Amino acid sequence: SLRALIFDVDGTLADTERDAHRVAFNQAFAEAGLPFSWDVATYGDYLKVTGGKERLRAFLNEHPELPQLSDADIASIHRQKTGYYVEMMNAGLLPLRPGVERLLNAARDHDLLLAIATTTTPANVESLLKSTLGAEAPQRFHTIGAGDIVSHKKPAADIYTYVLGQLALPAADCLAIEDSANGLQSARGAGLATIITQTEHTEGQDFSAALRVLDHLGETASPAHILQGPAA
Ligand code: XBP
Ligand code: MG
Repeated sequence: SLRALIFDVDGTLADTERDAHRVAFNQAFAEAGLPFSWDVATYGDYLKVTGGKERLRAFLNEHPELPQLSDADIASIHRQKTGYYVEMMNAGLLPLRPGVERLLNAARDHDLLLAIATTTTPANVESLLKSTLGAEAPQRFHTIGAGDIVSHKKPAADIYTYVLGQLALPAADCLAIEDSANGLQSARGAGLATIITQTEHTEGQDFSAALRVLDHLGETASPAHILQGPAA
């Protein structure tokens, strides 16, 4: 029976990519004096690579004409980017996606555990949760699996496997909520039934392995509907 919901963050809890991550990357690039920035289309393409440091490395590999950066430089630019992202979250400008808060509350009413499995940096998750749901929000999650805690990011299954281990639950008792094909592959790799809420960046990807594909968790998906879970 269903015991826990495991949420992705970027694209699932909130539309963080275009107006927050991308903008923070560009601020960090400018600050470092780099001669490039990411427009919406370019950034959308590079969402194929999960993880900010990995995304920048992949972009440079595919643009040999640009100045190449050491791993240490990438790590330092990425630290700056995280700082800008957290500032944006603290300013409270980014809302949760429709239906997310209602589902979190319904999960609490049903005594389900909540967890997070994300590629993004822990500080980003914490600042998003606090700015949208209040200072105590991170404590509502039994486990927050994030960023470099596993060595292989999504689409590898590692982060979901890690979270299941922390929850000490079998995959069959949990439901993953994702927005992308990379995330779906990761969750399915760990054996999880997965609900997709697609975004402008992920619409049209292959979601054939999903339990359900929704536009969002709002009107069309009542908590009861979602909470039917893997047995549905
Ligand atoms: C999210 C990501 C993240 C963010 C940036 O993927 O790919 O890399 O874009 O985060 P998912 P960092 O939603 O599948 O977890 O820059 O902190 O790595
Ligand atoms: Mg995502």
